[in-house]
Amino acid sequence: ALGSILQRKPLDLNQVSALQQERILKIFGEALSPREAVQRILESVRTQGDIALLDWTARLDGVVVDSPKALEVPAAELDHALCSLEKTEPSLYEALHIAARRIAAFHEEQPVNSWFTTKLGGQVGQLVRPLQAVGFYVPGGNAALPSTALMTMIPAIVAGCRRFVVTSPPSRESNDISPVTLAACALCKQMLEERHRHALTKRDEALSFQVFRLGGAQAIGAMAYGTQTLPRVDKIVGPGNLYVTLAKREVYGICDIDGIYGPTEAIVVADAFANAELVAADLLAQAEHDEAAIPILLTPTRTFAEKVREALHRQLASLPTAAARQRAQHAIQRQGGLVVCDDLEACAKLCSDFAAEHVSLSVNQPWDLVSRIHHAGGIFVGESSGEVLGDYVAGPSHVMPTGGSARYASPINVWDFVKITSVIALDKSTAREVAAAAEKIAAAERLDAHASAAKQRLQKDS
Ligand code: HSO
Ligand code: ZN
Repeated sequence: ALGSILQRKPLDLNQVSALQQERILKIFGEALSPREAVQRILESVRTQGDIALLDWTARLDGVVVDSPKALEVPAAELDHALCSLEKTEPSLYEALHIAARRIAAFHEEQPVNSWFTTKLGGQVGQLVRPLQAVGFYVPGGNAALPSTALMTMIPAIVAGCRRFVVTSPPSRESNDISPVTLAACALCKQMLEERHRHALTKRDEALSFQVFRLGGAQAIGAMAYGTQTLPRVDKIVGPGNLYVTLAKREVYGICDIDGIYGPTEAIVVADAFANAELVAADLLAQAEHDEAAIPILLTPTRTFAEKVREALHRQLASLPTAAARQRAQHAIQRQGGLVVCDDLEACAKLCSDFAAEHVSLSVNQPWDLVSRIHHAGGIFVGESSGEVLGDYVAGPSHVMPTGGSARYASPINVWDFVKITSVIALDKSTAREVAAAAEKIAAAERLDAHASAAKQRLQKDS
């Protein structure tokens, strides 16, 4: 485990499982790299639009959609998903509402204000305004994550975005998006409408919230370029599999993206005061996501590490399916592990250098360590703040930077959904005051027309 901490490789987007490679070979008939396969998919979506979407959905997802129109989930069906969840699983319905309310309340606290100053003469400032059209990728298939719908869309609702395009892959079994994911989307749609109910004036642009049965690189291409039925967006947000991630990287620049997300990472820093059962449970929870997940314990106490090892062993055996046990075991043994450091200081240093997505502090004085962990997507302070609560209900988005990108990136938040327009409104006397400096710099750049435009501001009657 220490090896994997010290020699972390950057997220390798060319790495692909044997199964994926086989699929690429079968579909493309030659040995294409995943990146090349994704480029082909994107190019066909760009040039052929809807036809390409139906084609890839059939070939890659094994789901036949009759017409482009049928890609979109009808509004009535979306609303129905939420109503029927309320009837069939009222406690899950209530849980989604609890999560949604807390995520909204958290993001409402985030300051994002336009501002102006008079200190530079006249008025100079920044207008902070929401992105208009945003695209969301919500993972589906084996890993349907309705929580991710809430964790990506609610910050955008709070930011004031108005046009939502959601894509999520239909599963082969039902030919559709999972009902709970649809219900989570419907809940977001309600929140969007609720938010603008009182603010709608004639001048305001209309709201829209559309959900499409579409996954993989083709979904990313559709949102980036737009097709006959899918509107193009200004930014694409959300985690996905290797193809989705590669496609996001390819379309960056045509639209914005939130980040490049790899397998989940959880570092637990724990001392002898911690509860070994809880620590093991938290490590196991993240190990369950993916065999490439990285669950790591850092502790200064060997006997505590032994206790966690024993607890992990026992809890692992109680996972319900062999596949889940195998996946989690692989993650714990091959990707992560239990590391004994000299002291807590050393644990904190190693943890910060790793720049993990999630850091849990299960130590006697957790706040003492917070300022030492300079790099982390999220810090979970003390045992009451189990990472699993952050995954669902604490408030911050669970979409956090992975792969060491916590060195420079942030969890999804309201700022992801706004942009700044600088506003320059100098008064005449300031213009006169600074024009000579502008003229001087323009001359040094040999830009004569610039120099002349600056000089004309110097004249009294301009
Ligand atoms: N731990 C995951 C998020 C998640 N967990 C979704 C459960 N569902 C990555 O932060
Ligand atoms: Zn999780």
